[in-house]
Amino acid sequence: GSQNSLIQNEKMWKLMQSYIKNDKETIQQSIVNHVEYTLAKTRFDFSIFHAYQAISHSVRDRLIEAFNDTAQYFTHHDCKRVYYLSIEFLMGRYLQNALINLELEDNYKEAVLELGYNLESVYEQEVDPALGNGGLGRLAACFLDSMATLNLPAWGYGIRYSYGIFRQLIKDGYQYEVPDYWLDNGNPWEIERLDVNYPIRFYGYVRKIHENGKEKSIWEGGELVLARAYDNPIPGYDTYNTINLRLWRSLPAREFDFNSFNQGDYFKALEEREKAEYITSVLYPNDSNYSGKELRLKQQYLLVCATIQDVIRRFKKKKRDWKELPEKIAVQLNDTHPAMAIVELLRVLIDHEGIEIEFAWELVYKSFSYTNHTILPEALEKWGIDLLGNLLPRHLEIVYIINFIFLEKVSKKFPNDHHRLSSLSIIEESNPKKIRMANLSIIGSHAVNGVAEIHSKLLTTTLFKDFYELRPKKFQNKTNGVTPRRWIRCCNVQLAQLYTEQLGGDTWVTDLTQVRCLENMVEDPDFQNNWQRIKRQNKEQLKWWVKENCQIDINIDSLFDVQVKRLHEYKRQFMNILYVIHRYLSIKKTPADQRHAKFLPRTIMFGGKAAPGYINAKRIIKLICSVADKVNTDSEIGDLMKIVYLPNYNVSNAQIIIPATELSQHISTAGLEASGTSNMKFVMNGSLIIGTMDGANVEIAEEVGKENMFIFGALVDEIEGLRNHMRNTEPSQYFPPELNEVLQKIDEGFFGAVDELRELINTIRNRNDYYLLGADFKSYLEAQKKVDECYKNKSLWTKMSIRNAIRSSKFSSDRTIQQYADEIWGVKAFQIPNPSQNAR
Ligand code: GPW
Repeated sequence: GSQNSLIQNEKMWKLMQSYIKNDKETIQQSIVNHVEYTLAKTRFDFSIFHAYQAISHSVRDRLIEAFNDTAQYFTHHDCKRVYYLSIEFLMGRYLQNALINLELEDNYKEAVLELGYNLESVYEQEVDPALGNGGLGRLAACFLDSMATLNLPAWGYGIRYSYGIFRQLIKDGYQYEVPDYWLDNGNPWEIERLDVNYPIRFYGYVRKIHENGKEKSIWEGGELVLARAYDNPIPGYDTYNTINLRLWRSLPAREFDFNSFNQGDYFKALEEREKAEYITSVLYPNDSNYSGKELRLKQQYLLVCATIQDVIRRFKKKKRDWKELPEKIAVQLNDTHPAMAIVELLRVLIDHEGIEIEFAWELVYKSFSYTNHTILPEALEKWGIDLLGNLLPRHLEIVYIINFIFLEKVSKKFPNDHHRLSSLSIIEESNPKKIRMANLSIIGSHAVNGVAEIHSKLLTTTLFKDFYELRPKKFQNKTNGVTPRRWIRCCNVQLAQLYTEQLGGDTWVTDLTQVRCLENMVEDPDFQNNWQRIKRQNKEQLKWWVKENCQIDINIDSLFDVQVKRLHEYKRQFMNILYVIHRYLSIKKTPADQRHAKFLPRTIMFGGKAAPGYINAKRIIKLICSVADKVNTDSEIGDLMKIVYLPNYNVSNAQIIIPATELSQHISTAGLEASGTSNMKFVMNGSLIIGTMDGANVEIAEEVGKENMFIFGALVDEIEGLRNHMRNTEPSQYFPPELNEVLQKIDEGFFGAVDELRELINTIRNRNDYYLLGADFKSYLEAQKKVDECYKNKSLWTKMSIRNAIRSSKFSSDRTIQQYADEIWGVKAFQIPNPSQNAR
């Protein structure tokens, strides 16, 4: 359907004019064609997996039409573009989302059924592309969906890892990591661009030459590899716009070194070339943790270097002045991982385009903006100057130049303020010296944002205080959001149906504020019944998933209590399981005939991956599983309590887990969870939250009302004082007796694995309780008591659940992205007319 002006040939032009139709017969024909011509299968030799592949290719054809038209439309209108750079995109499965966004799910359901397949089972065939760790990567995926839906001229740029986040197996209570080679069966959702390849240089040296009295720098030598583009179409909802996620893959450079091949060792020379492919082969599995590996820096630079070449090529397609650059591009850095893009763009402008540094710098910082996602010190990237200078020698020089110019200006404003200068400097004067990527990102951007109000506030008062005093207007907040397409419409089809019926249409999917109108239904008994019925059906589905994956029977009438997120000490899964032990011991102490009167049945579910090298996180998994073993096999407990470790938590499991949850736990130490985004998904799906006043919980409380949540724990302003108190107090005095009792049980070996579990409890015992489990335990117990009281009153719980969901509209990523577009990027929507709605 593309009307490419390059097509001179009249015949070709005419043929490409027509679009594929979406009636049942045409869809079936296209599926069958793909079975025969794409897969080269016959009707006698064709499984449900082949059905998935053929259906995907047929959907892909439709995506590509819209994709090409959209790209051409943006070019034609010469729009200002947004480039969203991220080292991770945690996309989840494509098929259902694509069909829903294209509004073709019903057509395909019918078409596929007649061919002998159930579309829901076909969905299950797809691998879950998991090119991300957790919240940061999933946020990038939600943002793409919203950018497409809001018709923004935006593209995502990332890396096409061959191995995504590892698959987690739980055996005997331990995590095992299995490599996730997700491309085994090809990937119908990508378009390999054989003709889009950019050279990327590593190492080498900088040679200085003099031309017309000016010094010029030439970076040469070292290694060359190629970055090849793989395009992933992203359809918007209720719009024909389809944008692009362009992922780079590394390949050996084409030109070969004639010498090394002739030096005799043919195989050695080939081996060298093979190494190029290794660069984009695996996603680093650390979440919120900087590891400082050279290969990781290579990945970052490959992303940045290829992207900047692509962006500049597009800018230059039209003849124009360089001063227009910031009017034509907005580059958003998803954390500091792609921050070298700042230096790379400056390098290209001064070294290749011959632009004066002062002017080039202005173009750069006006084009860039930076999102910070954490204040945890262990997550802040600081590259040693030796490593960086060796891999990217010219970039290190340019960093020094940027820093020099910047500090000059600072010292004029604050003369002799050495303390301030050293905190603002890009260089950390440690031994060895380090490049602070956050400082580089702030200095090289015109806007810096945190991801929730409390987090953005902390940035300006603590981590980036000195930068804030220098340029207060640079600092903004953009509270995160999640896409209602995947996180309501796809994962909770029944809830979506209820909304559509009640609101008389489905425009709420792109305007979530509409569900607020259901406030008057909260007291309606029919509505409440529907609400409960939907939750129960979702619980039923999870029950089967647990049976299948964990071989545990859970009680459908029990309270489904869930904590799913990456394993991290600051997220305090440890505190959750310590409470669970306390609850277990309390049940055991109660005479058997009183237990059912005193305790409500609960199913406590945990899920999440631990970084392979994070020992304490792995010990927490072991503790959870050991307690689960003990409790689940204790005949005195029966179905009063079950504990489940949900293996391999990922996007597709989340789509089953979240809609089935009644209580979700977001219990980080105040100040440490920048935002959290699963809290938003849970609330949208009618789960209640037990949580601390941290991250976006604070704003969720504002929206849904504190009385509809179970808030507990120290406030962010109290943390420092509590930490001092903790360090100066004997642990047994500082811990409440309930906690001491639990710790003692573990210490006695009641749950087995004494040695490693002792190591774990010692991390909080020796005046070392950094995350303040001891300080918050008591109020956590009280909040849990309230949960039980509330759950006893089914109608009260239901009303709270409804209120949570219908007051959650602020947390749509559409709202977030609109704010980025208006307040940071300065871009507007360009909606392409839908060709099927025109006479053609
Ligand atoms: F450390 N986040 C994440 F800030 O998932 F880079 N991975 C990361 O490596 C980092 C942050 C980083 C998360 C935050 O922990 C979470 O609070 C936030 O909701 C999410 O990013 C999206 O902003």
